[in-house]
Amino acid sequence: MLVICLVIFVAVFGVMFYSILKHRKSLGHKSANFHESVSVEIAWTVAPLVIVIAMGAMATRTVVAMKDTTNPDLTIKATGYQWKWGYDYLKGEGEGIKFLSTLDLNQRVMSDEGKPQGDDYLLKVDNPLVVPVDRKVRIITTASDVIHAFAVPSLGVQQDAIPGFVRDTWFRANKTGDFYGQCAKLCGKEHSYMPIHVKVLSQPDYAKWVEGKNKEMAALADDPTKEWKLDELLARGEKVYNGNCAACHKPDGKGGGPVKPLDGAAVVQDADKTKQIMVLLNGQNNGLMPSWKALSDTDIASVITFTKNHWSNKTGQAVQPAEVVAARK
Ligand SMILES: [Cu+2]
Repeated sequence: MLVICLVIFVAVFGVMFYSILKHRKSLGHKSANFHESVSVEIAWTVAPLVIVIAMGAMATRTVVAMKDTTNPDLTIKATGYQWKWGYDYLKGEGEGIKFLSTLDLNQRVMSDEGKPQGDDYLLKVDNPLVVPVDRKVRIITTASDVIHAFAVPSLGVQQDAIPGFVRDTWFRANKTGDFYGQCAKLCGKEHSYMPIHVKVLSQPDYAKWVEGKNKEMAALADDPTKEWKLDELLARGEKVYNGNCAACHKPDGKGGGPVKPLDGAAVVQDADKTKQIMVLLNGQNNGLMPSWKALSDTDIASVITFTKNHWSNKTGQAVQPAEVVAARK
């Protein structure tokens, strides 16, 4: 395309400058006196038309190929949440693997303090999206709360992730390494705290990762009917809180701005545990407190138990995963 444009550019400006220089008044050139030339008018209409149609045909083929998501080797669903990404390996090697990918907590601290550090500042996540090299990876995008956008410029992909809609895009990484992107939505500053880290591995490394991840997932799978002891729930709940809740509600549970405090909150201290379970499952405050139903029953039960027994909250209540299961219905 550039070559075609360059040839046209040189030809048109060449003729123009030649005409101006060689036919100027100071050389004694007399202006010609004619108008209307049917053949010239047909020529300068038909020639550009042919060029535009030829360029359009070439461009169409490329655009269709860019949008062609058929026959992928691996299909992954990327779900945008406030404010993280969820990845589900739907088809291909690694099928069944799913996890959430959240900004590393230290990055937010650096951002709040205004002290950026490291090459992966605000790009470091706990669980990167891992894919094999030289394989066609189809990414299906959707969202659970607001519109997000899955964008990784170095892999040439950007696709909106819209609640209730399913869109897709694809890429094929031709070298191993780390590739970074960010949620490309601007409506709300928190979108910039949900980066995308794509880790491209060689085939054997990817197979090893899949094996390890499957084992890890099997080990993490909790029996939702298990009765947990209070201190077990508290230990687990603290981790869940720091990974998911502390960003907004703060480590001291005081919240801030529109974010409600948990320390001393009526809902947290309420004897009716269902109230807080419902807030976590459904969200509140018009989505400002998002729904956390993507977390496991055990994670929700333990984090609620943690908030009910931390800071000045001393309810002594324990929420069991079975209670969350019941509330989901
Ligand atoms: Cu977003």
